[in-house]
Amino acid sequence: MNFQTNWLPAEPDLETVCKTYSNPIYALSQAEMPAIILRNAYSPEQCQGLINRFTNMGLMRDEADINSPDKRTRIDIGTSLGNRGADKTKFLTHAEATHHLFKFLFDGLDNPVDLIYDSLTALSPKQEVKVAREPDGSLYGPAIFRVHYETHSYKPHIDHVKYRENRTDYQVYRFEHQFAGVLCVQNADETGRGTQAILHRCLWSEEIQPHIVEETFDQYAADNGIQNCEVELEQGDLYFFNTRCIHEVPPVQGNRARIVLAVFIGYSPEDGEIYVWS
Ligand SMILES: O=C(O)CCC(=O)C(=O)O
Ligand SMILES: [Fe+2]
Repeated sequence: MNFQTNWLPAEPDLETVCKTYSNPIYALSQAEMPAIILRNAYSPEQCQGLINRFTNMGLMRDEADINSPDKRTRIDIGTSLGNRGADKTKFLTHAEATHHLFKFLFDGLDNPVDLIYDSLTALSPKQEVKVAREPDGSLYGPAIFRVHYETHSYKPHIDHVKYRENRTDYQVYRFEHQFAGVLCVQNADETGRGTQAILHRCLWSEEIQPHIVEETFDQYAADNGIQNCEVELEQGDLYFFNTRCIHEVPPVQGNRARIVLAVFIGYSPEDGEIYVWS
């Protein structure tokens, strides 16, 4: 990799990205670019339709309801392997309920989960994209909405079933590379720039780990001149990135929640399947 060149996202749409890269998902696995960004992949009106539905169904707290006894800074609609994977039976049962919920949750709206799977299929010329599953056919959660309220942040970290979570008892352990796909359903901070993710041009290694644990990565990055990319999203933009790159999301400010629809993705160049889960 040539560290003299700028490290810029591939964007703004599938047509352009697929013209520039013959195999975009492979290029992302090599961290050739920080992210693939598909602008306006889902319409802002549809995003608002989703938010109204979640609020009406009581699936998320209305951010205007400051007297609510519910003080959680993150609310999930879906099944998180990271949070529930320790008990596999319970995780898979929870995922089954999410599949039921998602069958009707988007009625009358464009299905945003299909959008992510279809986009990923277009970016992966050689592979079949499927919901992650175990040998008996039981499915992982297909995608997850995450509602982040004021103060919520993700400190510099990676996401990897092998390098971080050591999930040897799950099929997704077989994949060499992991990505995330994130659709911006609502930006925080109506009047400002929103709270945007930062991707560092630094793939995780054992050498980096102490800086993650001791929360000194930002100093390490500054000392070593590590480039980064702030992924400036608008409502309806969808981005994919390599979760082995150290990344972070600063604290949400203001009383508007940052809402995303997110997936994780397992990929190996020689594997005929790409598994998607949440
Ligand atoms: O919300 C995002 O843009 C990325 C979140 C993230 O890093 C994660 O879920 O692990
Ligand atoms: Fe992450």
